[in-house]
Amino acid sequence: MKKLAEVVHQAQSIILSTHRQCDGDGLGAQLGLYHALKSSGKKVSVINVDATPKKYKFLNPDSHIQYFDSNPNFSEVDLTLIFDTNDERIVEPLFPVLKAKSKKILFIDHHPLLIKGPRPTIESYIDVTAASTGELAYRLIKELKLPINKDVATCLYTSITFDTQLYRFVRNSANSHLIAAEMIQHKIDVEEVHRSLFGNQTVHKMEFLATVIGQIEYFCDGKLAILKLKDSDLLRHHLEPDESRDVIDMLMNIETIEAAALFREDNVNEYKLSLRSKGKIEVLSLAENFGGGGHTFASGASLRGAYSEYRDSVVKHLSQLLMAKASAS
Ligand SMILES: [Mn+2]
Repeated sequence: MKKLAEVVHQAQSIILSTHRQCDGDGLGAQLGLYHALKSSGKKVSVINVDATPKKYKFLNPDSHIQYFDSNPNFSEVDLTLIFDTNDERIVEPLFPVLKAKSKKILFIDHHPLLIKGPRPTIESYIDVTAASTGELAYRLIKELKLPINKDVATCLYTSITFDTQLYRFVRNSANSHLIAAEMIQHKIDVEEVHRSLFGNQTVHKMEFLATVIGQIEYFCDGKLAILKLKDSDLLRHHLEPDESRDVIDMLMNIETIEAAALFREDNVNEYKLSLRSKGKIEVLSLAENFGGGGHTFASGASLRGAYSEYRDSVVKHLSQLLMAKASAS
């Protein structure tokens, strides 16, 4: 972190970015650091691949972020930091442009390096013990001795609250709570953050859920749940892709479930697969087999091909792991 802070300290112009279809973690980390660095007199910009999902409106993303898909021109910089991924494929098509225009470029992340997938071609600062990249942005801000104001605090609090899912997944560390407590002292609107991230469900969303909850398939005595979200259901209920992100977390709230897989149909024969586990079995290698990545117990991949084949192979793989675990215990 000292070395990283020195690199940031030396740079006069900095770009902050995150992965495609950003989430609260990467977004909160990059905007928190952006607000903190602005006070230091450096030239800082935030450039993301595509638009920010609407639930993050409370962070005023559109007044601070340049979106590459609608505004692809920007000048060269000393340093680029990319948050919440070390997988260049999910920063496409922005990644090669950032790489060409930055004297130095780094990933700041808490995901492990892929075992089977491509390794980053640039340097990375990775701490897999951090529950969020907001935690890493916080440590960097502290190391740089930058002041924390209400904007910085709101963004960092958002990052930590989002990735820990309201402090459920803190990796057995007090860090998330300690940083959150410090951020709350800056008079941020804590409940607005919670409501924006986990409340504010629309009537459309509820109608969508009423349809899809009846379509969950259960396997292994209710230990495994599989659900396919049809493109037609997403469209019919006017949902943006981000609004289906929490459906997998709902599956994981079922008492008997140990693992779940959600297939979101994005196009004909195109799926985004999300995998989750409560910790008895790992789901990262299956995602990597499909060309994806993520965390040990929360991973994903983009799939092309017939749903039935992917579904059968996911059911087979996860059932085998669950049965092996059951017979071992
Ligand atoms: Mn994250």
